[in-house]
Amino acid sequence: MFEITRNDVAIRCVQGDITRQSDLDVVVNAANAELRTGGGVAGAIHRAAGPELDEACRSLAPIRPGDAVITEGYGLPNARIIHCLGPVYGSDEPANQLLANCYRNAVELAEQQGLASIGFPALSTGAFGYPMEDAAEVAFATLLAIVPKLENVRHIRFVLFSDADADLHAQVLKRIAGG
Ligand code: AR6
Repeated sequence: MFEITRNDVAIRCVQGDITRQSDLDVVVNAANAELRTGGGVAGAIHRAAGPELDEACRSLAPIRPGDAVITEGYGLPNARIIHCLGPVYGSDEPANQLLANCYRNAVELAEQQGLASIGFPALSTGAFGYPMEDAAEVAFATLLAIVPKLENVRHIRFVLFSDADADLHAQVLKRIAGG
């Protein structure tokens, strides 16, 4: 676990499963454009949330790279789920701006909804092929630019599936935050 605090907002990196973060108000799904189940995070979130999530997603799809939409959490331990479509690396361009839009739009949505805590997986770094370190740099640079404006969101947690990915995120956060 590694954590920094900026402008009263804690940014934390942990190893874990995004579907098991019961103390967070909202978790982010690494979605597909149709907001259907799939592999990776989307598969795990849809399995844990159940068929009501699939039903709720129908009227919200399709979404475009960089977009974020919100649903209830259903069978997840979180009140809400924010669904983001990350860029497919090497195909959706400019990938860094589209990935930054995901993080910005998700946190701004949480802020507008009055939510205090949000959990992210490493968007686009699985099936969509975004190199992990580059993606972490985009994620943290984007979030650090937003935190001074946040009044409701107080805790941003990165939930990485492996210890190696959690360590890498901690290193990048340390470097970008200058501490
Ligand atoms: N908790 C935390 N991280 C996870 C989990 C989990 N339960 N499962 C996987 N990861 P991906 P993408 C990590 O592929 O690249 C889907 O099929 C994983 O190791 O879920 O944005 C959708 O339907 C990786 O680092 O998301 C889309 O079509 C990261 O989460 C497409 O894949 C993201 O991997 C989205 O691709």
